[in-house]
Amino acid sequence: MKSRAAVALEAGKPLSIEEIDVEGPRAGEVLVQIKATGVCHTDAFTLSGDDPEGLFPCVLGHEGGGVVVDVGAGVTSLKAGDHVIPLYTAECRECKFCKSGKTNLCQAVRATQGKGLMPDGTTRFSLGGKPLYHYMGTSTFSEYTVVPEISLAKINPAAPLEKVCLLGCGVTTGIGAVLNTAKVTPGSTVAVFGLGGIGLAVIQGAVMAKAGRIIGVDTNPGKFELARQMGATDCVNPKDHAGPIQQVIVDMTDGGVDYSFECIGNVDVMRAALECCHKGWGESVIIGVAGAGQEIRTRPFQLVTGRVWRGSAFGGVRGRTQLPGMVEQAMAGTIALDPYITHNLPLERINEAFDLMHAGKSIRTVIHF
Ligand code: NAD
Ligand code: AHE
Ligand code: ZN
Repeated sequence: MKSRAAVALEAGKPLSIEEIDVEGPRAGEVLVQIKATGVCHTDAFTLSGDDPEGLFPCVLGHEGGGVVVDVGAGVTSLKAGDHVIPLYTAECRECKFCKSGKTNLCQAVRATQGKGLMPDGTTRFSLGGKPLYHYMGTSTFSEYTVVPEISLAKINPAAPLEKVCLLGCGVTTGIGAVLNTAKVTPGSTVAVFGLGGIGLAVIQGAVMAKAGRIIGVDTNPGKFELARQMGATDCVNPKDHAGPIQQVIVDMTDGGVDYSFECIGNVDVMRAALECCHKGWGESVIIGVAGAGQEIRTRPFQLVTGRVWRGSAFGGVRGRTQLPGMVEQAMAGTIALDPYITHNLPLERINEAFDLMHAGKSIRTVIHF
């Protein structure tokens, strides 16, 4: 079938609006009509060329909501008409990772996903007869996409797809990092580095966890008003201080925070986020994604003296099991989605979403098909 799509023809170039060809679903696969998708910084990261797994030409996008159009042989959990959120972290419930009970990082389709291909090693997308790569197993910047059955969360059909699409990445990642990865305890002091979509969702998670103090850190003071509205008790701009930001936070908090979250993808800030944690028990969670060749550094003494460094992918959430419940929470108002949606645009104007993000003017732009 034909599909309108925003295609990343090459790294560092704007997306190109094209009519692509999408093949029907093969065994274990599902054809989804995407109704709306958010644009996450990770899409911009891959488009920039910094992602070691970035492949071009491809169809980016991983924060979508849609409706099942057709299913391939052997698909039993979904049927045409079901409403779904594509998952870049699959959940097969059979692999060693799923069975461990220790991680959400299902590996059933991860290897082919990282190569921009479906699990059988082929692509369902082409443009002018030439193959296009998939992206993160989701490729939500196409009106029609093909996704493995195990990479789809079936959700309440009454949920507004143009809002709950944000649970496909940003909001789930931030809230989940707080509740599942760090397991923030009531009364804790939390520092959040980067107040974009992920950082705001960390703030929302910290409020849900009943944190006592939530310190937002960003170099763009334009992000502070919304951060405060969502629950930040303090906002700090590192540019307002001569010394290192970790020392500023240690001084503000009688020795450091209980938990910190890096929501930028900057390895120097990752170090600061660890080093602003309290001696003996402070835990820092890396959420931000850093480019090829980047590495983190700190004095080992920081860890010897009790600080803990962790990482979190998709907020530690098992998508098929837990995302439907988070959609219900959004519908009930216990998870807010509206504050994140600063802009809405049609697919044809998707490049403006990237411009707004790079200019620091948006939190999430939702693209409508
Ligand atoms: P965003 O662009 O909306 O927000 C980033 C924020 O960081 C901006 O407000 C920016 O002003 C701020 N910032 C930049 N440099 C800074 C600095 N040196 N000090 C303080 N603040 C600074 O991005 P986003 O969509 O919120 O994504 C944030 C990061 O999280 C990205 O790296 C993205 O790839 C990553 N991410 C990871 C996961 C995961 O599962 N681990 C999921 C989603 C996104
Ligand atoms: N491809 C990159 C890594 C990118 C990355 O870390 N992705 C996060 C999700 S970002 C969503 O906005 C993630 O879930 N990682 C776990 C995984 O299995 O990809 C690289 O460095 O190669
Ligand atoms: Zn994302």
